[in-house]
Amino acid sequence: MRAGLFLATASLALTASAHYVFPSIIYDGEPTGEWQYVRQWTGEYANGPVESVEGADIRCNKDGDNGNATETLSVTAGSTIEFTVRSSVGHPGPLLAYMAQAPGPAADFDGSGDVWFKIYEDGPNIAEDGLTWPTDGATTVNFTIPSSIPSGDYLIRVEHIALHGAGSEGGAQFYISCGQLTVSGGGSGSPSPLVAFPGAYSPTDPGILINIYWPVPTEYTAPGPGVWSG
Ligand SMILES: *[C@@H]1O[C@H](CO)[C@@H](O)[C@H](O)[C@H]1NC(C)=O
Ligand SMILES: *[C@@H]1O[C@H](CO)[C@@H](O)[C@H](O)[C@H]1NC(C)=O
Ligand SMILES: [Cu+2]
Repeated sequence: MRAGLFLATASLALTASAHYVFPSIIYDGEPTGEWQYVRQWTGEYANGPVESVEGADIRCNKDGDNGNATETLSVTAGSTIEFTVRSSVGHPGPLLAYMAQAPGPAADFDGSGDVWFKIYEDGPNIAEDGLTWPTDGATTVNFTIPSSIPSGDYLIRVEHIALHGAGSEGGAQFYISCGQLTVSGGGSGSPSPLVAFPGAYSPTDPGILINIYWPVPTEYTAPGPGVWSG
C-alpha cells in the first residue's frame, strides 16, 4: 500500500519535471537573457505545454501576442539561431520553427493573420519500440534563418510537440515560445505557404493524433505546411 502510494507520487513528479520551455536565444555564440528577446508568457515558470491547437495560445503561448516588454535581436539572413531549453526536451516529438514578417516593429506585432511560414522541422527515427526524435534530452535547439527572406522585422516561433500521450485526441502537448528579430542582409524570396495560428493545425492531424509506440508507425508527417525552401 505504502509502496504503491510512493510509486504514484514519484511518477507524478517525473511527469511534471519532464515539462520544458524555451526562454532565451543564443546568437553568434553569445547567450542572451531569459525573456530578453523571447516573449515571456504568463505561467512560464511552470514550463507547461499548450494543449489546444484551436485557442489563441497556440500562436505564441499564453499572452504572447504582446511584445512591448521584449527586445528585438539583430540577426543576419542565412545565420543560425539557437534557443535554450529549460531544462531539456523531456518528451518525444518533432521540433518545428516558423517565422512571420511584421508589418512594423516586431514588438508591435501580434502575429495574427496568414503570416507564418515554416523554416524547419526534423524527422523521427523509427525504432522497434516506437518513434524517437533527435532532440530527445536537448538543452538547446537551433535552426538556420533562410538566406533569401526579405530583410525586416520578424517573429520567430519555436515549437516542440510532445507526442508521448498523443494516441488520444487532445493528448499532444505544444511547447512554444516566440522571439523578436530584425533580419538584415536578406534577399528577395517570397516565403510560402503562409498559415495562421490558430488555424494551421487540427486536433486530428495525423502528426498530432498519433500513437507513436504501437503499432509502430512506418512514417510520420509533422503538422502544418511544408518547410519553405528559401
Ligand atoms: C503594451 O501593449 C499593450 C497592448 O498593445 C498596451 O495596452 C500597453 O499599454 C503596453 N504597455 C506598455 C508598457 O507600453
Ligand atoms: C543544432 O541542431 C542539430 C540537430 O538538429 C544538432 O545536431 C547540432 O548539434 C546543433 N548545433 C548546436 C550548435 O547546438
Ligand atoms: Cu512534460
